[in-house]
Amino acid sequence: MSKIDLGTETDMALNLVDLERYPIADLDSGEGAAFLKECQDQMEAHGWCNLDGFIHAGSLAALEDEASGLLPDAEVLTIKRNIYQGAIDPSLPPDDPRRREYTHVATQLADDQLPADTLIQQLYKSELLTEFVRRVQKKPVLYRCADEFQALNVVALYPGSWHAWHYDTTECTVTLLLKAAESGGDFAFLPNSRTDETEDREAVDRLLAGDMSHVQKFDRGAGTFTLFRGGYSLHGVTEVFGDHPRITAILTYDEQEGRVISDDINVRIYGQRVEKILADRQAALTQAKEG
Ligand SMILES: O=C(O)CCC(=O)C(=O)O
Ligand SMILES: [Fe+2]
Repeated sequence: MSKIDLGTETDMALNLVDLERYPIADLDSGEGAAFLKECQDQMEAHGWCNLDGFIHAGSLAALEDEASGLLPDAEVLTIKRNIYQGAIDPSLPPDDPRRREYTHVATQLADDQLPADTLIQQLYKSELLTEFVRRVQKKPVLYRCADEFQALNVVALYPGSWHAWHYDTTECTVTLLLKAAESGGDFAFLPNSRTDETEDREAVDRLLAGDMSHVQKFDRGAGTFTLFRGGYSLHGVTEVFGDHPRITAILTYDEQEGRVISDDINVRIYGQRVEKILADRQAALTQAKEG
């Protein structure tokens, strides 16, 4: 772990975020209010808000070291899913690309594998950060996700891997890039490619056929904090090249307080480790009832 002074503030955002550039501590006056308005306008106009260098350089090394130290305990997950992560319109022809399952391999730490005293968990739990994320999206209320596995994840894509095209199951996704790929590993998306009623089929089909010419990509260095409408924008990460993994933290928020994800979805995503935790818990419950 890097020996740097991370300060003594109780809200970890105050220690980790570059507050001179991104004044999230006071969003109601002066520079902070102007900055918030810029973020809100960008979110509204484009469906994303990309904040390069959000974490200041000194703290980034500590976050990166922390993630690299924990990743050896992570599961290697082979994730198979269609782009909607669920039901497919049964009227689609059998060869339609939207019926296809796409597979990617990710080394992933679920929320329960990220101890409460880690910097990343403390950043996620920051009230200042949650409030900033809520206000950028102009939501009346926003909560950190209550699911014991999904709330905060750290995801490593090793060279040769990509993150398959998909829509997220929550409206807005927040990601923090902890370590960039040497090359490749671009976060790529079609902003607002669907609404609750329709989908831009032409754009979606073009991307699924491998044509990347219309996707939005950012030049994202480590420390970049990105909010985007992942539930409405088809997205993924292009193949990672080089000699080290690309590492991101995925921060999940929900407009509904206390909502958890169903056990079968969590088992589908997180595999055998979570299947065992849930089965053991069930067995203990049954035993307690019988005993
Ligand atoms: O790693 C990223 O930058 C995005 C990952 C993503 O889309 C997801 O976890 O849903
Ligand atoms: Fe996603």
